[in-house]
Amino acid sequence: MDARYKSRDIERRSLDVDGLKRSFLEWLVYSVGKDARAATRRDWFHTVALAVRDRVVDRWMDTTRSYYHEDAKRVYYLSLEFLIGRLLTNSLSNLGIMDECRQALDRLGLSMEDVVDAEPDAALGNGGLGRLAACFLDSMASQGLPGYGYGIRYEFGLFEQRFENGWQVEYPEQWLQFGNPWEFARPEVLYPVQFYGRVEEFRDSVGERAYRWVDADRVLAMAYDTPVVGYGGDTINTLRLWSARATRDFNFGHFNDGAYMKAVEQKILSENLSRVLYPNDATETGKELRLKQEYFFTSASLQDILRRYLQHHTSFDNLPNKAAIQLNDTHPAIGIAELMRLLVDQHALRWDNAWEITRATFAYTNHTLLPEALEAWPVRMIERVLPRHMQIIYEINAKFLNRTKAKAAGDNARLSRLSLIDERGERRVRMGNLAFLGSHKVNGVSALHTDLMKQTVFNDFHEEFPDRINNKTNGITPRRWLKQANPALSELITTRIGQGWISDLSQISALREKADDVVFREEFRRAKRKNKKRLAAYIARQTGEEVLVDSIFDVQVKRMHEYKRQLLNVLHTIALYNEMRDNPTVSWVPVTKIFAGKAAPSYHMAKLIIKLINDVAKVVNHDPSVHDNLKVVLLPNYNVTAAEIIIPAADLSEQISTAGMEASGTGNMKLALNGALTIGTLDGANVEIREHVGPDNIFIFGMTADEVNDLRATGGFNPREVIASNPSLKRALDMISTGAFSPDDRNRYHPIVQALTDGGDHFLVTADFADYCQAQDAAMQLYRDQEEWTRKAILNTANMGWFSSDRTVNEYAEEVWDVHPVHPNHEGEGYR
Ligand code: GPU
Repeated sequence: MDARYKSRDIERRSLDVDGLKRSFLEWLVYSVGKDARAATRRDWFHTVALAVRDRVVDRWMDTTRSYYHEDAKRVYYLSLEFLIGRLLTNSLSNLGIMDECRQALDRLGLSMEDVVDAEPDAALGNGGLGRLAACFLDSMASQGLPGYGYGIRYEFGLFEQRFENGWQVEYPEQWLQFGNPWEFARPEVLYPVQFYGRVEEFRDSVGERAYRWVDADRVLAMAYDTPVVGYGGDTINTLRLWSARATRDFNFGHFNDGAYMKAVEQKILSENLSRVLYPNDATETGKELRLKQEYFFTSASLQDILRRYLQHHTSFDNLPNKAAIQLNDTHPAIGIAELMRLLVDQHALRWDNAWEITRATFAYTNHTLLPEALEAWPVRMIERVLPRHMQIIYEINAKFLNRTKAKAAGDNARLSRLSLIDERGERRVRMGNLAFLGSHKVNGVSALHTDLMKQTVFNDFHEEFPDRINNKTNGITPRRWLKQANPALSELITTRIGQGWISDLSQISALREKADDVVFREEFRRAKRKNKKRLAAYIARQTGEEVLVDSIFDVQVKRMHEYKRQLLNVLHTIALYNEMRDNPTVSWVPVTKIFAGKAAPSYHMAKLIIKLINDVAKVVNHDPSVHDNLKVVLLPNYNVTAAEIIIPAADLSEQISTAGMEASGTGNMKLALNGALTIGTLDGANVEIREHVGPDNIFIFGMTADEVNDLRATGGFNPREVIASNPSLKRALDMISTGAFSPDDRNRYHPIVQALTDGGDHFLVTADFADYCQAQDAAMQLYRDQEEWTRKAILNTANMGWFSSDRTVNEYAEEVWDVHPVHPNHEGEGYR
């Protein structure tokens, strides 16, 4: 090759300040098509992202090539959601060129913050489940594990939330509107995916019964790849997202009828498949389009996985030694029937052989016990949309139940619980049972959740397969959630214990001894204060509300859901407000209640709770009798970017779900790692957080999961009695029900009051109220002693090392996937 080009290529990838600056200018002019005078912030963001992407590509190809040459076992993480957030800071930080980039922009007269802020937040997920998938991608790449993410490239991510007159209103989130500089379109990576049609039986070449799926509609799945930069930049993995494309095989019958436009319309409609993310978190809607999305991305991913496998192999016997497929909840569980179909119908494997391979390849993660979230598709829908899969599911079920029948000795109730088909009412396919049966390992996401899985939803399956259920407590990536989100604290930590914690968070335990060091405590407080100032400015921008930086920042950020009990927090807020008004001469510890979170658009109760928080905020924030002692804010449009500002500034972390209902939680981990003290129930991973940070450094209150279970079982709970015996609770509820916060519509909150009283208070808000208030009081008293508070905050940060998603992913790698790190060979290319 021409030497001139070669040297230019190397310059394109140089990582020093001058090289970056030259490369920015070149990208701006030749790819974005603007000059420096005309460029907007968004143009600069695209410019910088493209230049950074350049510096990733060689290492990405090296990584992919190394996996190929070593024929390494890969893990495929199938997830309907990847809640990634912004990527610029993440890429720069993981490549280790943050400062160089800042200086290069500086020389161009640009601020790094402005450029970073021009990036849209990639919100291809609803909440914890999608963010976990994103943390796992970071951890797999950072540890050199050959891991691929597979999902859908939604054109519209999670809706944008705005408040209009205090009510949530949803707007489309057009993250792709101005293009996405991180992705590579792969128009040549295209797989057909079928729907509808019928199944034909025939005799194969050796006279055996065989099946083919005919007369089906087809769409194409087209790949878009995003490089996933591991920490240090050695391993660059791939997130492959599928987009629906119309096929070009026109129905010529329509042409002859002169129905050309009709044929084209059908084609266009088929692309709706990847248009929008369903906005329900931990609830199932049962919509046909959702089922089609699930099958669409699962089928395309499996075809891609088999194609990659067949590059090295001719028989499928080794598939489980070369591919581990992790099902992120049941959303991709139809993949079990799909792999059976591909192996049996397309590759002519014998059923039993195909089943053995399938089971050894798949593993399944359960993320909830909430019955309304357990997917169960109507048999009639699957029969229509995926007729061959329905047959396969019946066959799996018949073989399993036949084997089990012999042992079950006439226990028909047990057999009907184990069945893949729920026969009560409209017949449905239980996707959880299919996922369990088709996997060699099944896990929950915290110790408590895994135990409850064994006792409840999968009790019969656990007896049948006692070695299958295992626990993998969730984790979070310390790169995004400490290093990037909290530069003030991470720099402080690094000056004291070095930077080893970034790739090995267990090292953060070295901070424990610093908890007794007054100088360190002062610096730790200073970092927190800096973050609180940053959040206060953000709050002022977003809501117009001025909050006191020296108040307790009491933070509850998560999806709005009754089981997460934002209502319990609101009731305490009202009780505290009343106390402050009754006792104006007391010197109160000022409190700022900070809420953020989206409600599913069709979840009326959650939307009413949003309106209530906004109504309470209006009354409290404008009441001069409480001064600055109490402020309430509900920040709009909570997403990863907002979380990165809110979490580092929190003093108190609200993790107050009804015990037994939050599978794990991961926000609880992010907040504790950033030095917030948790006020929480013994639910999900809170239990393990308490074990790690120590019971003296966390505020635990409320009923345990066992107590909740007993109380519900005996039916002996009467919220009316509890309310009558607690004057402050009664007063708060009366205010809500008589319109103290809604003078314009005094009946507005009737459904909430109803749910907490005659409705039976299913989430036990009233039952936990008194204990919660005591824990809140204890927190407020402790906050008066800033030295003691800071000591505990430091101990929280220092003891959260185990909650790194690196640890979680390593456990999966060793105990579920059997995959091992590969060290890419970068010798062919000069990186620096
Ligand atoms: N979770 Br199911 C979601 O965010 N969405 C879902 O659809 C389902 C579960 C969450 C759990 O509620 C949360 O407790 C857990 O930490 C998270 O998944 C990741 O496991």
